[in-house]
Amino acid sequence: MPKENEFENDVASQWCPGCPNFNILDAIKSALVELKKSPDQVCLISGIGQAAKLPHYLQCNFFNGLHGRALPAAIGIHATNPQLTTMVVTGDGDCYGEGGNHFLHALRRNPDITVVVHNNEIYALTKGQASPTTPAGEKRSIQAKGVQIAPLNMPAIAIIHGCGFVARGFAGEPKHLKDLLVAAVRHRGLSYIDVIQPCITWGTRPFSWYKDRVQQLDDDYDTADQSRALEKVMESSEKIPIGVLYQASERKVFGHRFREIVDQRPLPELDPIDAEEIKSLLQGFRSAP
Ligand SMILES: Cc1ncc(C[n+]2csc(CCOP(=O)(O)OP(=O)(O)O)c2C)c(N)n1
Ligand SMILES: [Mg+2]
Repeated sequence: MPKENEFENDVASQWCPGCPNFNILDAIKSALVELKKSPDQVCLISGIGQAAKLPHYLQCNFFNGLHGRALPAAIGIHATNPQLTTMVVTGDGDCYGEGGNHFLHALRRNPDITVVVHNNEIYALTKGQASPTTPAGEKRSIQAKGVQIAPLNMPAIAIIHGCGFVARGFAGEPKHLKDLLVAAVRHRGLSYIDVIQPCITWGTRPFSWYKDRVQQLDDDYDTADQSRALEKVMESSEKIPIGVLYQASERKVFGHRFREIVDQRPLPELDPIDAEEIKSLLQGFRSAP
C-alpha cells in the first residue's frame, strides 16, 4: 500500500473500528507533515491505555512506558535532546489519574513538549470504569450507584499555573485538531491539548451528543486573557468551547537550562567523557571519611 505520509506504518490497530482515536492519529500525522518534521526528528511517549497505544501506529521514535509515567520519561528525553519534537500521547486516566502528580509538576517545570490527552471520560482499556473526568452521578461498572465525587478540571488547573498553551480539541473535528497540534508544537514550552474523544463502546453519551455541543471559540476571543480563559473552562454551559483557551508569553523552558550550562548539543553528540577522569572521581568517593 502506498503511504500517505512518512509517518504511516503497517502496524495493525487494536482500537475498535470507528473509534475517534483514529481521527486523533490522522490529525497528529498531518500536523507533523505540515510542520515539515521527519520521523527521526519526532519522539512520541505514552503510558498505558487505549490512547497510549497511539505511538505504535506511527513511524517515528517512541517510548511506551508504565501507566501514568509518560511525562517523566518524556521530560528525560526532552532534557537529553531538546532538539527532538517530543509529544506525550495519553488518556484521561493515564494523565489525570495515575499520572496526575507528574502533570502538576510538568506545569511547574515547563518542558518544551506537547501533551495530547484523549479524554473519553473513562478508563476504556479496562472496560469503562470511572476516570477523573467522569461526570458526577454517572453510573459505571464499579461505580454502580453513580460517581460520588466531582470531576477534575485539568484545563483550569493548567491555566491557573500559567501553562503557556492550553487548548481543547474534538476528535470529531480533525482539521481543527490538526491546527491546534501545529500551534502546540510551535509553542516553546509545555503545550497541552485536552481532546474530547467520545468512546463508542463504553461511553454513556453518543458521539452526536458531543458533536452538537462543541463550539469553536469566537475569532475575537483573547487567548492572552488568563482570567477570561479560566472563566471559560469553569462555566457550565450547554456548549463546550474548543480552540486555544489560553496562550501566554513564553516562560523559561526546562531542559534547555541544562544544555545552556553544559553545552547546546544534545547528549548523544557530546564529547565522550574521559574514563581516567571518572576513575579518579570515583576514587575520591572511596577515600572519603
Ligand atoms: C499501575 C497500573 N494500575 C492500573 C492499571 C490498569 N489500567 C490499565 S489502562 C487503565 C486506565 C486507562 O485509562 P485512560 O488513560 O483514560 O485510557 P483509555 O483506555 O480510556 O484511552 C488502567 C487503570 C495498570 N495497567 N497499571
Ligand atoms: Mg480514557
